[in-house]
Amino acid sequence: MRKFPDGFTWGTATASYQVEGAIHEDGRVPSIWDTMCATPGKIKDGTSGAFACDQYHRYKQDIALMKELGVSSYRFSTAWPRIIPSTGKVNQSGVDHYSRLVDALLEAGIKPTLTLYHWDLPQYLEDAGGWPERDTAYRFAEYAEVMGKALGDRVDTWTTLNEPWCAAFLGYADGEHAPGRQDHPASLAAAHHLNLAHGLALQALGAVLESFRSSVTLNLHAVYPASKSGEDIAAAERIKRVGNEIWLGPMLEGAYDPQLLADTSHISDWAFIQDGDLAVIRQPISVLGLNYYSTTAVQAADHPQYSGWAGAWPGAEMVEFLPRPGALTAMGWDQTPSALTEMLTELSARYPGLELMVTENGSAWDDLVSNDGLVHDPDRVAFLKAHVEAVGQAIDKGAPVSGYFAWSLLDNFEWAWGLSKRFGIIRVDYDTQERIWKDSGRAYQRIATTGILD
Ligand code: IFM
Repeated sequence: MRKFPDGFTWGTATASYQVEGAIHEDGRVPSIWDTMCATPGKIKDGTSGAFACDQYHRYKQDIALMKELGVSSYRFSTAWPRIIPSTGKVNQSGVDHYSRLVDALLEAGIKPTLTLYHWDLPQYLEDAGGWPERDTAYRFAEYAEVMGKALGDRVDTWTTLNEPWCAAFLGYADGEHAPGRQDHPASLAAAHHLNLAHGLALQALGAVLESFRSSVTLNLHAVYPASKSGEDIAAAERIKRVGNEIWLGPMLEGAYDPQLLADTSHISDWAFIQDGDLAVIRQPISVLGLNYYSTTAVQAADHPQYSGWAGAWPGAEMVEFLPRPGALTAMGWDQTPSALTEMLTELSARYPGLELMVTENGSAWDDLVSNDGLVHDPDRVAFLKAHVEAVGQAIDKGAPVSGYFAWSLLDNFEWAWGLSKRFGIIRVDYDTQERIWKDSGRAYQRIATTGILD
């Protein structure tokens, strides 16, 4: 049995395009994910987020579920295409929607943890070049300012970006994510402009709010070399640079690792970095969000790797990604809770005093509804408990971890996989929009309401 500290935040997380639906309502304009979903063959099961969990209309019902779960915070994202329908214009109906959501959360005693960007770039900005264009970062700061003015008095924590690695490299290098481009030089420019957008957005929020809790959420990669050989260790370091250092360096230390620039010099001269950018990017943050699911193992390759997963890592052509051992989740991901403890303790050693939160953690399984009308999901329960325990072990080792958000409150639209992969601790019947409790939801309810893991 383990008791977490009083005041520890237990939350659940979602993202706008994954749960909202209502893509044509109240002045929302298309996002890159609408375009991706409309492109044949891009979403494995042919579904889209057009209806998803219909949370746009059912948010009160979902907040009632969160209240029953006993969570103290809801991590959600606002949809940029609902707020800024074209450059320079503000869609008040979109702002009002999130204002009502935030009020309803506060009324239920649930702290709003708001993410400004969880991948739904307005399509008109992609048409103008998307994240590889510097201008997108300035447009993001304008959107952040609008949201800060509208909700700054009520939001608990402002997160600029969710997993910029996915936005840059799955979106522009590998192409599995929207906008589906496969252009390594562009993906590095996208990464830099996402960093810049983070800094500019925090500056914009700072200009309109007297004080606020600021954060960014990174999916840092737990990378292990296949052996102790110098080549395999170097391969792992290369992956960590383009997976992790590319964000941590500029955002928290004000510099890109020179070796990262060297690793990618055959792809890009990084001329998109302008004087003063790194000072803008390095803004103080109140809390660093870590999203953690699984680990990565690599070895040095003897021939260039270009296809599949390798395509998502610019500058890592001579690195081979290896299958992971053990029982894999429905995503094919390994279950290694100890890596979560390691990452949290490493972050706390590297950035002493920086508050940390696990802003996403969870697992997809092929759930079934039983005859009793419920979902019995022992694998998800075991995953949840093992990872909450891993967070507890990091706290024991002195890491200042202040919260854990289960991904996800609901089954939802899992990007390139569509609706077929279920991460929810509460099931969604997409035909009826019924919410159905899973055992993992009940297990999390016990943890969230008591602070005890048993
Ligand atoms: O569903 C995603 C989420 O949008 C970002 N983090 C990982 C989750 C599971 O793939």
